[in-house]
Amino acid sequence: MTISRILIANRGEIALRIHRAAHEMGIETVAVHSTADADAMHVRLADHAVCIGPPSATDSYLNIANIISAAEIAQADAIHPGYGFLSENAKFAEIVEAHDIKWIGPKPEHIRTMGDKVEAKRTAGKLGLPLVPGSDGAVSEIEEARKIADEIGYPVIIKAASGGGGRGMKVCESEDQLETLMQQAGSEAKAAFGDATVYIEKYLGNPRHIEFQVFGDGEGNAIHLGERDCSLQRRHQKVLEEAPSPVISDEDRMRMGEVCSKAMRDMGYRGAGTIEFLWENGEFYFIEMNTRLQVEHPVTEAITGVDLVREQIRIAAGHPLSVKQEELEFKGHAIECRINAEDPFTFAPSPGKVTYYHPAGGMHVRVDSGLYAGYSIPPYYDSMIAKLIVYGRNREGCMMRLKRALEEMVVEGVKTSIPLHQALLEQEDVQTGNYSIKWLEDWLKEREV
Ligand code: MV4
Repeated sequence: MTISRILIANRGEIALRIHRAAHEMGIETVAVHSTADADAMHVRLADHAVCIGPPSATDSYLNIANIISAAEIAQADAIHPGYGFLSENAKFAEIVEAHDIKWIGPKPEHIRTMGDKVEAKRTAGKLGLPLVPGSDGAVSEIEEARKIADEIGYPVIIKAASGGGGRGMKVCESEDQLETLMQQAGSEAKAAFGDATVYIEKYLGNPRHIEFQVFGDGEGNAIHLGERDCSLQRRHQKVLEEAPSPVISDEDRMRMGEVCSKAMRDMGYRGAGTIEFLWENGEFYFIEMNTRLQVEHPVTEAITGVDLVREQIRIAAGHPLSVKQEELEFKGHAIECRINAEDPFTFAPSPGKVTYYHPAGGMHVRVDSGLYAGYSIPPYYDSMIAKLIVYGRNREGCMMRLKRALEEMVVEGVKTSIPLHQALLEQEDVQTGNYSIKWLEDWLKEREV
């Protein structure tokens, strides 16, 4: 059951993050990379590297045959998928396991269930998670849609079963728009995901995005590691995340956390998961579950002291969870700023050569990044080039330290979101934690005029 060599099926900062956890456990790493990433830090650090294709992700980081071949050639005994790319591809997980390679991730059946948002909601409901009022499953007929919308009241939101991440959603304010929007949602879902299935929910006007980190051993044991508040986002891209949420009481954390971990115990969940809720007027409403490690996992690591990637690897190797719920303490406050190579206010991508780089440092400051001076940020992938994670004894101290860390951080040659984060920290609503999922887009709109 031991793992001695992990193939990392990803790139960028998360590939580095996985490499670091592996090496701290005495495990070798195999990097895979596209031709555009030959000079990337994840390739330099890994013990072995295999080129898996041309720049296009479809032909490289999403190329299952090439990744499996690379694992066999390099004799990797496990694959960690990171986030994005193939991380929530149940078929890939099955293929990995069929090749006798350990899949560092949830059981394929659970990845599949949670990938279908209608199935996910049904499963979550059965497991006792609180749901947004809405249709019990898919809705195909307009009469049925009318009946449900009448029952729950307008506005309602029409969502694609194969969607997620905000794609293929329509808000409907009144009955006279319902038929048109149902048709639109269905045909857009068909075009985008090859599946026209939609479902209906009560539309929450001004919620926060609160997500619970969970972990299971696949044998009926599971824990929660508290919540993260990811409400500050633009076009479904998170900008800044924090833990704990400024609005969740210790009592609610323990109560909802227990509901989440019980659900994971009952389903026999394995590995890392994130249960996403909308939170409005003190109530939690389940929306989705992500069956992967998330970008923002370091804020949870900061306040719990648990290395989540190490935990993932241990579980894949058949070890029990390294920490019991009673042993877990949520201590202090952590904030993560996502730093992208883009214009800080227009968000236009800004790939190119980094001429100078100086990361922030000092007490309780963590920078997860593969950046170095002379590196050329390729234009083919996600624009996130670094994560700055800062910890403090309390939220105020954390924000003071974050301001200091942002002042220290220098990236020259490309535009970055550092000035956006600095401007955000000056805002009273951000300072007091008074924001919802709408706040950032509203603020950006106001800045324009
Ligand atoms: C909602 C909603 C309001 N009411 N569902 C967007 C992403 C997907 N995970 C679910 N999303 C939403 N579902 C109901 N019933 C508003 C959103 C939403 C959102 C949610 C979380 C974070 C940012 C968001 C931005 C816009 C809309």
